[in-house]
Amino acid sequence: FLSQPNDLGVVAVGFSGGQCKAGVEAAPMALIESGLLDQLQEDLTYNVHYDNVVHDYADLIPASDPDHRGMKKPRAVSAVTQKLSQQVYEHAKQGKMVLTLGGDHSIAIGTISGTAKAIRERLGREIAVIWVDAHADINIPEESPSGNIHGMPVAFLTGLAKEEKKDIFGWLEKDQLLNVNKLVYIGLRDVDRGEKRILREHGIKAFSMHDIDRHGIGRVVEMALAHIGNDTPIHLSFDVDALDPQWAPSTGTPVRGGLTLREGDFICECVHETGNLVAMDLVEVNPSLEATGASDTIRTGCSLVRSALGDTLL
Ligand code: HAR
Ligand code: MN
Ligand code: MN
Ligand code: MN
Repeated sequence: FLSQPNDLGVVAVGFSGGQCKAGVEAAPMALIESGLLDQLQEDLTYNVHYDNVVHDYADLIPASDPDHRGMKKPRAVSAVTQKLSQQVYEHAKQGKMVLTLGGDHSIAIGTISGTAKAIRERLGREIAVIWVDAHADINIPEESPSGNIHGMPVAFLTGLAKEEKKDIFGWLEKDQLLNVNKLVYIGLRDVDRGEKRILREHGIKAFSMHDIDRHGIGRVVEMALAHIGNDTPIHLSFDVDALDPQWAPSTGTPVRGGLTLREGDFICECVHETGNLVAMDLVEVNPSLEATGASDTIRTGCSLVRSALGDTLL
């Protein structure tokens, strides 16, 4: 699906406004300083298109941003994701692979909407999303237990949550949305009551840690890929908290009982093998939490990205 398969557009998003813990905005720089982009360029031979700036979108953050429908910092998250959507769209429209380094998971409102629109325009196709996460991030605002928008991106991206206000995600248009039938989750183990109802009512495909225990990661990835079909452009949105805190301790909402590093890398390797990957997000690395584990978490993040972009083991 890529017309420039060796070209990689990188967007570094230093944004933390979708949740309350500072530090996640420092992840892109930490990942880059640890050599991620050099590895992609030198070892995986991508032409890396990176504008050498971690975007903080400071000029877009409004001075006053009161809660709306229980959402915290709605206008800031909306403005940042609207801009990010355009950035990702520009890369994807040119037929490049797009890598976005977050930032908290609210930024997926920008990345996935950008990919969805570009792939529709370029290929006339709908994208599929593989969402690897401990959480489903599909709360509608009224049912969110926290008001943190990083727990809601999938609700807005699928149109299950709607908002008229242009400055609070009302900018999302139909050609930027994701079909619920083209969404599949892997790694879930902390899903809110309202989210469970949404998954059930809409028949959304989800593989929890229980499914991974039962079938093994190999079979689960096979079933996930079978669900979206073997000729569908894939956007992989990888929340590092999908991994067990043993492998990724430095993250805002760690949940025990998660994926091993190998299971995470294996998912990424299999997605790469399809040849259908068009975009990837890596989010929720927070180097200032569990600081003794920060370098491990960063290494884990780098490994996941390299695996998805085609690092070969042999
Ligand atoms: N589901 C909870 C909420 O809506 C917690 C969400 C935590 N989210 C992330 N992203 N770390 O996956 O607040
Ligand atoms: Mn750029
Ligand atoms: Mn998430
Ligand atoms: Mn999560």
